Amino acid sequence: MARLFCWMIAAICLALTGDARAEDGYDLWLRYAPAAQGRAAAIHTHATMVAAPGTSATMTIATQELQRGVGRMTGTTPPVAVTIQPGALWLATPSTAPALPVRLDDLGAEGYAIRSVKQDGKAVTLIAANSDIGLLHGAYHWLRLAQSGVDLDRLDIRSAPRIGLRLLNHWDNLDGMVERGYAGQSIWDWWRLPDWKGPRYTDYARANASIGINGTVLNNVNAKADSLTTPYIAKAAALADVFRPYGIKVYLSVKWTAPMELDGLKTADPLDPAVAAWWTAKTDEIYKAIPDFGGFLVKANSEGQPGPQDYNRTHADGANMLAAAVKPYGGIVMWRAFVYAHDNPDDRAKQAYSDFKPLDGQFADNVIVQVKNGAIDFQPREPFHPLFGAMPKTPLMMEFQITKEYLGQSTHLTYLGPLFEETLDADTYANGKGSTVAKVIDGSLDGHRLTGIAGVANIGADRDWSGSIFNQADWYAFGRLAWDTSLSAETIAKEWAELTFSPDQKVVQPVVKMMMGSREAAVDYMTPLGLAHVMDTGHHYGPGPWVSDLARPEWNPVYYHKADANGIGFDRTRTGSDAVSQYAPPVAKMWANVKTTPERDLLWFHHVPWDYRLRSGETLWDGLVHRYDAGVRYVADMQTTWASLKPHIDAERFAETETLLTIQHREAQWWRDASIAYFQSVSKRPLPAGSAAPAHDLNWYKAQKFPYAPGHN
Ligand code: GCW
Repeated sequence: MARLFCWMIAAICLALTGDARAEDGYDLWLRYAPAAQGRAAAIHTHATMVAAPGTSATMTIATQELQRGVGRMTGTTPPVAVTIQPGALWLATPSTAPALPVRLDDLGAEGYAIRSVKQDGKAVTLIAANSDIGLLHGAYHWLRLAQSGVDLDRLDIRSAPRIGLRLLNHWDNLDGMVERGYAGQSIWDWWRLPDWKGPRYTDYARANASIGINGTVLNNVNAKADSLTTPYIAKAAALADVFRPYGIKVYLSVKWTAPMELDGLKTADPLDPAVAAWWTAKTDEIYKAIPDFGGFLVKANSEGQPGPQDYNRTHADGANMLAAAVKPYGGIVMWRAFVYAHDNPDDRAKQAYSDFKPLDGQFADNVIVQVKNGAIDFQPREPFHPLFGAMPKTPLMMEFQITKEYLGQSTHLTYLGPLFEETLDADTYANGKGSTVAKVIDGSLDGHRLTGIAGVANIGADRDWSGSIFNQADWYAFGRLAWDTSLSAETIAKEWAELTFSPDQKVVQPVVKMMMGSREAAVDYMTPLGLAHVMDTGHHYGPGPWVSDLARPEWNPVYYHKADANGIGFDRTRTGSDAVSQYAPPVAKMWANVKTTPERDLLWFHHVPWDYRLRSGETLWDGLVHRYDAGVRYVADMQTTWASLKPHIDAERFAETETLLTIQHREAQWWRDASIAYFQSVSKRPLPAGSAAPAHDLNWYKAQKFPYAPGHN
């Protein structure tokens, strides 16, 4: 009797709440939600079975993913068979089916074709590739199509990545803390590895493979030498074993002084034979454990990290020494260009170029220099980094930040697709018009074969992986753009919204609209008109434009905005730091002139009087205040839009986003008020009509302290 009662209660609870775990975000964009009846029937017609004549681990994963996806969408799991029947999803490579009715020559090792074909008179959907990994990517593409409303009858798709290395960089520490991580602790359970390999690692690999990511740097660039000890190599090897069948390679960040710290060498001078021998032996050890190890990522002589310059050697000397060690195995070295030195008084925005440009042509052929999208540090908006286009003899890879250190961390809805797109589409003019950053990093501009793009991960142990549902879109967008830089941020947002919420356009359209303007809104309420780095110190959470007392000049927000009684902005023209001259002449010319500088970059390049007239006719001061207002207003509009979606979104994800938007609105207002309170104390101008005075006086804003803000080492 008691038992019957328990069953009844459980049944009632389930009926009321649905499956409690169904929409907690864990499934990311791989939800495979039940399709509407007609659609489910259409999917079923094209997936009556999965015909896969191979048996590799990757092939098995591809077939299982198709079974899972179709099963969940239609309620019927298609069987796997070797023979091809009508309506089959047919997975084939030249080794399983030599005469395929589709060209594969331009698809490379990872690309695929998806085509509706007749095979022996039977209508089937062919997913064809040169390799099983290509098939896996194709399977995920087909599953995306199935979840959207696309007609599955006449498919003819060919897709291959132009960029070779599509990597996540984890800034994960060995103790589980994630530097600039806002989604909980690290997902790597270093302590229980290599024995315990929880299911999360597999789901991580699935998620990444589904968007084409093919490598992961496991540990923070602010590296500990310990990652290179034998026990930690075994741990990394265990992860590599999980990721391998998904086409994902493992890489490690290294600390430059590891030979000294781990084995007592007297020096880490890259030209010292004992140092080179140490790295060679260490590399041999790693490749014994991880035969397909990808290579090393290095942050050297940057923000206190040791490096070759400590021994009067160059970055190239350092990179080439490591490159020689991994070369016999086909490994690579990713050498970061994020450098600036406390003893260099020059504009921080110029220092990476000054250090690296003279080294063009001096790097070994398995070295790629990793350059952040902008010259300062992942700001809400930065002009593209001047190194792009400036080192034609050196492969350069892009480093984006997916985690939102400077764009609202885990709580703000600030979709990064438009930021990525803006940078990739920026024209360097290095070889004339059309020399976009995308062409620099895909190697086509200067004929490089080694190509790459990295994103600093926003992944943590939070159930939803990224700290919020909408932050998942940034991971997704990074992967999709890495695979195909020509995709638009809007197309990707649409795709993501369909997969994440519903293919119903009543949901997709408003969600995409919210997303598309959200980054610009953050620019407006944080750093309008080309301002940068005015975040509070250390944790970078919230506003701190007044901060001026830190030891190094370039740590202080006042260094970046240079507001004074006359005006505001950093003069980077010839009368100032002359950073503009690091760009190709047409670009330099545009930014050197205040009149031809797009207003979005105005204060990045110019110190402008408060009464300067903007294109709208308003003064700079009024325009600045209006932009802060517009940013806050946009967030309020997102709240309204989201509220209107309540009937269409599951309760759990609706409530989370609703709450986070409330936080965002409060913080946008705080950003606006604090910034205006401070800048008004300098500009001494009245607020334009209609703009409200800040809620508190400046001292109140200055007094806010957040010693436990997350993500700060
Ligand atoms: O963005 C800044 C961060 C540091 C980071 C550094 C870097 C890993 O504030 O936390 O360190 O850049 O990219 O090396």
